[in-house]
Amino acid sequence: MTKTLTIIDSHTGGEPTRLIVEGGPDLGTGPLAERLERFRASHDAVRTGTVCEPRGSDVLVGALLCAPHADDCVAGVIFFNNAGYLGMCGHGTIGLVKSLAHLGRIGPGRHRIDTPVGVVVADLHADGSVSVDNVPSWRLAKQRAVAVPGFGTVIGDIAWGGNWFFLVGQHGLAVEARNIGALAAFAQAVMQALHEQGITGADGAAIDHVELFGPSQQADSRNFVLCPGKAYDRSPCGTGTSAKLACLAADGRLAEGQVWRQESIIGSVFEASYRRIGARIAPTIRGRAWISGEARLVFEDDDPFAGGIAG
Ligand code: PYC
Repeated sequence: MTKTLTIIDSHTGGEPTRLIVEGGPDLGTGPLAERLERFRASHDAVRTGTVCEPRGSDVLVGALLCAPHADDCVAGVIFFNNAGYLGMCGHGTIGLVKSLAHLGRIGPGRHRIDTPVGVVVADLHADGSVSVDNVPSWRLAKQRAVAVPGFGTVIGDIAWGGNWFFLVGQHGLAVEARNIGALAAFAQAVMQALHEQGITGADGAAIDHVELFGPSQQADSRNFVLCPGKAYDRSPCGTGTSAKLACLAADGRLAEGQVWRQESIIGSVFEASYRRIGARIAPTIRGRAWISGEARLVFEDDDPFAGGIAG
């Protein structure tokens, strides 16, 4: 039987989010982390069919709107992309809030959102921007060396911002849009070397994002973020900016409450600050999303690529 999914597309500083609002898989009830595992085990073709070609592309982040499990949440969400599932997604949460407002389900104010890695709180401001109080973030390792074939020894910090990041300041590359090919090749080589050399986040978790930094004319820094599916983030990356704040805080380079402006490789900007919670920080990321489409995805029974083209 032909299946359809109702979706809303938005982009946050250029980075797209495709929200499934109707027709998604029934994942039952319970914590979002458990429902994510059911999604992965039994409905992965919905993920690949929604975000991979021919309906999507490697840059798309998908989001399944779910009933929340945690108390007082306005919605639950499970994020995914062409490579798998994301614990959290900052730009995607900003896109989700914009889409919920577009649907008339929420208005300006504070809203709790349930995710597989915990509850995040988002503020929809009167000017249309959205602040996200992200999950606690921290730096696991400072100045970790990795031998990268073809590039030599690369030094970076390992930090958690809702996903695991390897953050590199010294790389000798221009962090500019004209240089995206070289940045992507370098970041992919770093990612592969991390995996091959068993350099991980806490509890052996894979480091699946590489973040490179350079100077910016309009912000405190410009970044290039390579995502797990090998696409680069068009936005400054909410979880990557959170990981950056964790490093700045650990180095005493950014005070509590001070605003950090993070520019993306295409020139969009997030404003970020943090509060200390013991050895960790609670980051807040502010950015803006725009609705770019409303549609029904159609999956015909006899479509050989209904489940997407594996990358
Ligand atoms: O904004 O956190 C983020 C994000 C993760 C992957 C792509 N964007």
